[in-house]
Amino acid sequence: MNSPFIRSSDNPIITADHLPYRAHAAFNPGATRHGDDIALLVRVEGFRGQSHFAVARSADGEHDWRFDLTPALEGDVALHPEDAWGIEDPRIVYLPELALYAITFTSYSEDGPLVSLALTEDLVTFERLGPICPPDDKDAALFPRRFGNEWLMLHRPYGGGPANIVLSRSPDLRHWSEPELVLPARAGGWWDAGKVGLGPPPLETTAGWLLLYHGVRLTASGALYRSGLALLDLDDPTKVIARTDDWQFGPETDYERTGDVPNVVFPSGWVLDPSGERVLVYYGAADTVIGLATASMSDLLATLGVSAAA
Ligand code: M1P
Repeated sequence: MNSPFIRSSDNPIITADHLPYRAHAAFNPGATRHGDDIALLVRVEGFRGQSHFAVARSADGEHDWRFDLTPALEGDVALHPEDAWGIEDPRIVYLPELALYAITFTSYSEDGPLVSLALTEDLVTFERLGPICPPDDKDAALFPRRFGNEWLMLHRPYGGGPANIVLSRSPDLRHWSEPELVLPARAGGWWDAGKVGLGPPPLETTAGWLLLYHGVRLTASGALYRSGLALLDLDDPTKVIARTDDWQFGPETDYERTGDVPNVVFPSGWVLDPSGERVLVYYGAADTVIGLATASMSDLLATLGVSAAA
């Protein structure tokens, strides 16, 4: 398939063996620039089956990953009972107005997965703002700036029907409005029928907010997780300007086809290089390891039928 994404020849770039302590799996990372490094907030699954987050850093975002010696953020059941079965799938967005990173993640509560929010200046100390969406809800990320007086967030509630990407608004990052539909799952035989979820946080481009999202197809031998692209209006991100019909990135390699959950690619973080042209995409592969794929911004926008100068 003619995909705009090129896998690193070093994939998987991170496995559980890179951690400074014993762990089962390292996958589904948030990603950001931090100082001179690219930093990943990695979902680490321990041998109890529950997950926490650890920070890994690399100067070029591909090689020589250095893990902090202790976990960055763990479930805190005493203060946050919603973390009953761990925390999963962080997304990182830098908020210039607050000079803080916003981390949205799944708290695996006894009532189901829900969205939690934490703020951090340094990826070491985290201020938890608590749950911001009731269960079931996950795959959430903030937009990096306010729209008027409102913060906006994309997320993916699930109530038994189609699982769609929606938008909520907040005056204070703590109280969030009822969801507005943004990107619905398609129906029937589509690759993204029934369930979609936001991948990395929305990325601002001259043409609109770029989304990479996963779509799930249920088959007789399990789910297939693939990713497509969409573009939202810059001023009103409830409006979808473009969406790819074809998936653009799917499980192909051994480490994507084989693992704890086979046939899964789960992009969860991306970083734009300073030129604004090269995008580094970090993804979980088979819920076991982390892969890196790169793409050019002009190719991604061309795939959506728009040009970078639009
Ligand atoms: O196993 C694939 C993924 O399944 C879930 O994702 P979603 O609810 O968006 O379909 C999550 O458990 C995710 O962590 C996992 O990678």
